[in-house]
Amino acid sequence: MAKNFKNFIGGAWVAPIAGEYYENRNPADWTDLVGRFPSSGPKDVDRAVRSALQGFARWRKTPAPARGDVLRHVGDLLTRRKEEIARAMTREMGKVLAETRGDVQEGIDTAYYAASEGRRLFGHTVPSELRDKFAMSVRRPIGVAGIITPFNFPMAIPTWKIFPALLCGNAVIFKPSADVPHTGTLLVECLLEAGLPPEVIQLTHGRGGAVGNAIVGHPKIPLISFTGSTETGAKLGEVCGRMHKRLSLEMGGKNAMIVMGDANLELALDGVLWGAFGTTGQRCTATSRLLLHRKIHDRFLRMLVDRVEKLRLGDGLLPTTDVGPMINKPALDNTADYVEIARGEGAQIVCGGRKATGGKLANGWFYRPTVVAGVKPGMRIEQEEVFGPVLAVLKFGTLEQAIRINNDVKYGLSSSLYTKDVHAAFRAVEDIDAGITYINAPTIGAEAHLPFGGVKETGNGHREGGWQVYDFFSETKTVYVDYSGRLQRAQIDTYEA
Ligand code: UN1
Repeated sequence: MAKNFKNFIGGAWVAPIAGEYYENRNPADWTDLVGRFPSSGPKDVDRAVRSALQGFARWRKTPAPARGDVLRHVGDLLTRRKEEIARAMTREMGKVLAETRGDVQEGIDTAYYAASEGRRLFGHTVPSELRDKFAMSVRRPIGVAGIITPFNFPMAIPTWKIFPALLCGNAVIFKPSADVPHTGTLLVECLLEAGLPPEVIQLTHGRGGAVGNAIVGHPKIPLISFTGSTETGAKLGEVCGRMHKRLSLEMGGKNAMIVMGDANLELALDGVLWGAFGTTGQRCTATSRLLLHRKIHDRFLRMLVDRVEKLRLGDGLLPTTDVGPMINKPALDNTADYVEIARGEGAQIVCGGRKATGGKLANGWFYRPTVVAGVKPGMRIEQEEVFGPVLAVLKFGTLEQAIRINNDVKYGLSSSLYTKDVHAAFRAVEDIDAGITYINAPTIGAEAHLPFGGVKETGNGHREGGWQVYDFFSETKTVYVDYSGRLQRAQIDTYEA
């Protein structure tokens, strides 16, 4: 009998108020039931908020270095449980073990960064324009943060948000994607074991439409951090705008890798295979367009197809697997639909292009790694995010043309240029509209201690990772201390002798 998992609300593991559960199954083998998880609703969220407010009252007074110590301990626990968590993650969302281990490692890196930030969390001290007056700024916690995260990085993305939120002194209500509730549960276990006061973290499982909306619309949750689709982000934006909430959005991408005529082709080949088919293409940073200089286009395409055809699909827990399943049936069908759209637009499917069934793949959501050639700027397969193992290949003549194609989409997350020419490299850094540009590396592979985020419809101006995310999760208070003993008027008494 599969287990009924629980929410963590009010300092205890509890059943959802309505008593409803949903099934979470292994996408590589849907006969494998991971467990039943709560289908929570607004009442569960309301209870969570009441408890989180108590947690916040206490946690905000805990010195930041002490908050950091808790997060350091979380990093130690994640390190100790890395293999167990990676296996649980592969089982519930499919990507290969090397990747789920990396996903936990990203959480560990984020924990240690947050721990050290507890001894910085810098404000500024600046000279006042008046005599005998001190001027500075300090950081303050904000309140209860609503954290809503996707399935593709079930550990890394929650930690990018939860750890800085906690370090800044906020309480957290966490809703992991309904496809990865087990990993979310393991993360909360680590937070509690590390000594986080229980009311400071609340875990509410369930569907976005029910529990996610309840979090976003709750009047006592002043800040929301969301990673997911651009469509959902727009809906959140409307609600948060109306309610004057602080909102950080991390959304879609249509990332291109540009390969110049002088590039090291073997290096670019390894890069595009990893960028396009890692996580089965289900990354917002995935390489979903490959722009090839006409000089090397035909040769590189042949090299690429040869390697893609050798990629082995399967259960991510097996060492023989290169590419795991997709997350669920709607994702698989969406990918299949996009390949049909590309066919209809006149592009050529040069490998893959169909679901993989039969044998060991019979009970999973598998799609063959797919390369679509002859793609032209403006085609839907060139413009729209697929979020699957599909790579669109285009030909270009000059760097300027390639950058124009790169920029002519509504998204702007990651980008990549392969070249040996330093002039071309810096031109790309300057002219590509994206939050991230890699030179001689693929579009994926962000590191936890640098800012992460995108321009245009990928985001709304905030960054995760590194030092910048701490600005999102804290409020700045400006402090003036006048010790002159008289009224000094700013802008008026400024330059008196
Ligand atoms: C995402 O796809 O949502 O840089 C995040 C990368 C990963 C994070 C991806 N470290 O690809």
